[in-house]
Amino acid sequence: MNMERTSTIKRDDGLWLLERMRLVRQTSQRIAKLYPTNVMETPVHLCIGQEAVAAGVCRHLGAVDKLFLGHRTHGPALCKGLPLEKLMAELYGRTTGCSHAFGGSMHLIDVEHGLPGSSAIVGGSIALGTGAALAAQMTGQPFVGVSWFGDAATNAGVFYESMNFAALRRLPVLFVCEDNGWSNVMPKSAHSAHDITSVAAQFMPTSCADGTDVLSVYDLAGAALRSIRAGEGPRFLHCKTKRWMKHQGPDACDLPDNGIDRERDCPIRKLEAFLAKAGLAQANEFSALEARIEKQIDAAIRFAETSPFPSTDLLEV
Ligand SMILES: Cc1ncc(C[n+]2csc(CCOP(=O)(O)OP(=O)(O)O)c2C)c(N)n1
Repeated sequence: MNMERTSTIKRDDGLWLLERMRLVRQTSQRIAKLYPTNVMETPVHLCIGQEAVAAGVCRHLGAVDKLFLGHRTHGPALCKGLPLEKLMAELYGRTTGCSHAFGGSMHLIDVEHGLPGSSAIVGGSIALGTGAALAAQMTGQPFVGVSWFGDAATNAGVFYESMNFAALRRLPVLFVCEDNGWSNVMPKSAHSAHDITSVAAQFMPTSCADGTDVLSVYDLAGAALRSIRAGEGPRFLHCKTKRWMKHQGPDACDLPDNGIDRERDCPIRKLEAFLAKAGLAQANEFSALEARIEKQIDAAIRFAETSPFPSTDLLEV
């Protein structure tokens, strides 16, 4: 565990990052627990272990910024501001869900919080963030587009086309590669012949964060977004992280080469250790936060369970 981390982060920011990562972690754990009971009407791609990427980037985004996600949506959507009860109701297939039960886990929409849509097509988010950035530039509106994708998406042609276009037009877009090293059961060495950061660096400035360390992601995402907002064109943020779960569903990853040490690699433990050592927070605050979030999750589940299923009249236009 990296307890020697230095950072000038303020208490407010540190606690926000911790609260969001805990919200994502505990929500994911609850989903994993409930999923086998068949209450959820959707596949789920959980991001336990990957919470630092979502929290570290989203701390620098406002509601006006437009974030486009792929299939592993829950973490970044919650960190961007999607209300928990709307996520839970969507997973339960209820009309009060963020996509009115028509989307499910992979198609979350919350326009108010800058989540215009997510795509289950690998690479599908990349051109969308780029297009939003083009719209911002053409209309003079002060928002950034964010394209969020996994390492496997960098094999798709749209990755190159989007980076090329964004660089040519100096678009206000941040490309975030949440690199967990796997495409379903395929390791990166079996699906990619290229080095991701080197390829992106041919088009724009890049930075590479430790995606298991939220302070690393927070620092580098902040720097990238400051330069995008200053009109300096697109930036690429590569976050190397670890997937603790199977590609899809509620079970832990059992791939032989996926060496996870849940003590060493846990972004929440790392941040708690840092905050305590820096005197920014104390252990009793951590347990109180954990308990508060459990209650929030209980309330969100009650909301989902008591919400109506869609009826066929909703299909009529
Ligand atoms: C164009 C396309 N090809 C294949 C799939 C099937 N598929 C769904 S997720 C996935 C793996 C994606 O890996 P990555 O982009 O690295 O994201 P991760 O699941 O690791 O978060 C694949 C191959 C798909 N959805 N779309």
